[in-house]
Amino acid sequence: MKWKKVGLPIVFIIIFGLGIWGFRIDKIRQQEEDIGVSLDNELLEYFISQYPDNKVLKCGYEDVNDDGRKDLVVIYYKAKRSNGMVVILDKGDKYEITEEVPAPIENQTIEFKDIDDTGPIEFIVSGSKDGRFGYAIFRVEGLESINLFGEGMEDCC
Ligand SMILES: [Ca+2]
Ligand SMILES: [Ca+2]
Repeated sequence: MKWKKVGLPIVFIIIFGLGIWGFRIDKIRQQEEDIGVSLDNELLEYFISQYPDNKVLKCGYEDVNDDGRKDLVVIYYKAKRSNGMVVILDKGDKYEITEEVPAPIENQTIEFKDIDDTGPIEFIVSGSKDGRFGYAIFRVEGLESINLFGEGMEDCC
């Protein structure tokens, strides 16, 4: 008979616990959706270890230097109204980071597209600042992200 008395609170605790667990999973999923890559991505973990103070805003995961290994484009917060972008290159036995370029302040998107049907895939970064929109097409060459073509980037970065 004693069991019945404790049974109900235990059921409540389990339901409550499941609720919190579900909420946490939802939050992680939301975060992954927002930044565009799984939170346990090894390249993302490497970026966070190298830039522990910079919040990650948007990522794109693709092989940008045509060596068969996927790399990670990362847009991150630097300071108020100042964001940066680097690419973490997976070189197999080590990671290398490209030189930083300015990135849009708001509404960042990263899209991969092979615009010239040759060599590595290019990526298009867009975003805005105070309602002004800009975009640029980049290609990774060595340890640099080369801005091939764009419009309004200086207004949105
Ligand atoms: Ca690669
Ligand atoms: Ca290309």
